[in-house]
Amino acid sequence: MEAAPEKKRKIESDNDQGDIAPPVLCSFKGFDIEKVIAENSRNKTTTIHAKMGGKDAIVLLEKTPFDLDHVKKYLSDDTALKNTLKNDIYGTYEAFLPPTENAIKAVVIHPATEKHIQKYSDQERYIIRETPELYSNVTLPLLQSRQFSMQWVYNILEKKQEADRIVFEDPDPETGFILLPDMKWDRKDKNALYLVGIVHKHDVRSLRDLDDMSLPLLRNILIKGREAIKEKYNIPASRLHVYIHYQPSYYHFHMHFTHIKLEAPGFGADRAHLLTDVIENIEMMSEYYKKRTLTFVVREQEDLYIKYKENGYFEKE
Ligand code: M7G
Repeated sequence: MEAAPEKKRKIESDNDQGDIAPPVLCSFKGFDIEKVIAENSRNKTTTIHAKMGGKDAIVLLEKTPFDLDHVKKYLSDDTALKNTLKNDIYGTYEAFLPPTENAIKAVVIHPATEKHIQKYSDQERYIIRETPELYSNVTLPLLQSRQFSMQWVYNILEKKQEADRIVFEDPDPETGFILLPDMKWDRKDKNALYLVGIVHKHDVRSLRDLDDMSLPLLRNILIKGREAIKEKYNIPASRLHVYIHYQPSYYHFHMHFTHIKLEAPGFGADRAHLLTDVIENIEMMSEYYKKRTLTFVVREQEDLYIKYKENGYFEKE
């Protein structure tokens, strides 16, 4: 396995803030909307490109599920009703819940880079079948020259941020990892559970770097991650998806743990690799992920799409 030395971190960073964390917000004061860059009425989400303090920001807004413990508050005289239809026994209303019950989820990325704006914009998607040669000649050189900053990952591993959210840690430098709630999960609805397991090792970029030397790490994450989730959330292994994205957005090795009921973005056959299958494939053939052609999806504004296009990949079709 190739080492990813400490000093490479700075070169790879596209976050000009370095270690300085922007302040926590208490309102959207000062945000000017540039454009709505994505919208999904089924998931009830909208993504806005805004400017704040002269810098780009991404704001993801998501309507949250009903909290079944709060139904009493919904059906109380604190909820105002505006009638929109009445016919015999049938009535429809707009219901205005008390403000405390009305929270929606907001994720803010500020300052956002051009790459973040691309990542969160609606755009056309294309399939790439990446042979080992394409990986070495096209994908890898791009990853080595430009990728998302991983400052947030290092902040978690060094306990500078999100330390109070850690669900489980195995500190072993070779096989250890930190398990904590993913930024996408509001930590309320257990049926939408989404945790991420981030390894302490710094030299595994993605699925492509795995071989039989990685088995102790992979088995450890699977066993201890499941145990920790069973203990804290009482969700058994039979109700959990544990998987790896290929391609990931962040090339510091990590695992996704999601509740089986959650329709998680990125769980499709063109991106998710179940950890149990990954372990078994490597047990059968150490170099499995180094020798295989891997399929993934790229979006038209992504660097990977542009690079593959420049290399004539789509002309062969
Ligand atoms: P990925 O497969 O590299 O990329 O997964 P994706 O974002 O395209 O799925 C990275 C995972 O880390 C995602 O599920 C993100 O939601 C999550 N994540 C990203 N950031 C920046 C943070 C963060 O700051 N904190 C936490 N807890 N999770 C994050």
